[in-house]
Amino acid sequence: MSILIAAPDWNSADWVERFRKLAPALEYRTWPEATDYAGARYAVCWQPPHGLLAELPDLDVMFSLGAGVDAMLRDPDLPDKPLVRIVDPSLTGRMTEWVVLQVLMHHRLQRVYDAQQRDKVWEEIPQPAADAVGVGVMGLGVLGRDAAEKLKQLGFDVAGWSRTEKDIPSIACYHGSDGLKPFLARTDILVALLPLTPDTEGLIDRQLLSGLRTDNHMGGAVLINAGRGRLQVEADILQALAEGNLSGATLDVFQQEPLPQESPFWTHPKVTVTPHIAAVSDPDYLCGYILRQIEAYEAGHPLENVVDRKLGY
Ligand code: NDP
Ligand code: OXD
Repeated sequence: MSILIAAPDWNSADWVERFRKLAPALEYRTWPEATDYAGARYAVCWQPPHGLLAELPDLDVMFSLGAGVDAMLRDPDLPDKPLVRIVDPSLTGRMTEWVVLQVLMHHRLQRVYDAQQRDKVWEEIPQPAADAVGVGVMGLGVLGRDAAEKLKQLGFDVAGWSRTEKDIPSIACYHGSDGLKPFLARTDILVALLPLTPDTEGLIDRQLLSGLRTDNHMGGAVLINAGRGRLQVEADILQALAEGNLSGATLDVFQQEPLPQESPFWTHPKVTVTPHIAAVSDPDYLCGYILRQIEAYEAGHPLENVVDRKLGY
């Protein structure tokens, strides 16, 4: 029995070393170095080449090295085997840090004060308390729920939106297409932590952005996206910024990554860009998580965090 590691942009030898430290008795192979895939029952992947996993004759389980699995699900030849995604407390914590940082930056007008500092301007701008600000979190899964709860602890008026109904103490929960309009109408700062699926692709468009609350101290609504770039229609975001419906945006994810040099987002005065770093996992944690799941599976226990292939997340 062996584990195949296929993560084209990552250092596979590094991963093998980490796995070996925790489970020296297992056999590891890496793509593209491996010449024979027989006996590889487990595949550990981040954006593997399409068709590769279909070549593994003995494959039992596929592990995604990310929380989002949209790239893997785009493989038209993805084998009909369980796909396990990452759920990692350190990743969740890091995402919440990033979301809280961005929400506070917009709420506390930090970019305005940065500009004032540059121009040596000493001027106080009226600042409402957090409970006057509606923060809406799209996606109330592992990441969205944690961020929503921490933002609530900071005092924000927090709502969440998901596909199915939720009941989370102190968070106003909305769901489905009927819940979207009222959710947006109470939201000054929109945080997107949705997976990319056929239903969510292009969701953040002109129409959605025009439903947000704009009558606030920031001078318009704010968009914060750390879900996936293809959730957003980038031309519509630029237009909403130009028209004033959006007063600012923080984007960690983009339609095309790395963000092309010619993208207007790089230099837009109202946009904060981060290079898909909102949350990364601790590699040692990931290896331990995968090995624990393999051990449990070998002992006949069910796998955890298996992706629903029909839903796409
Ligand atoms: P989960 O699967 O735990 O949660 C997904 C949430 O989205 C659920 O609440 C789900 O609703 C909701 N959802 C899915 N489809 C719809 C829909 N059509 N309408 C409304 N709500 C919907 O995912 P995670 O929280 O773990 O991760 C979310 C995403 O974050 C990942 O898929 C990935 O794309 C992104 N990510 C980005 C990172 C970064 O560094 N930028 C790092 C890690 C992840 P329901 O609960 O009803 O099923
Ligand atoms: C992930 C990511 O999905 O880093 O884990 O984007």
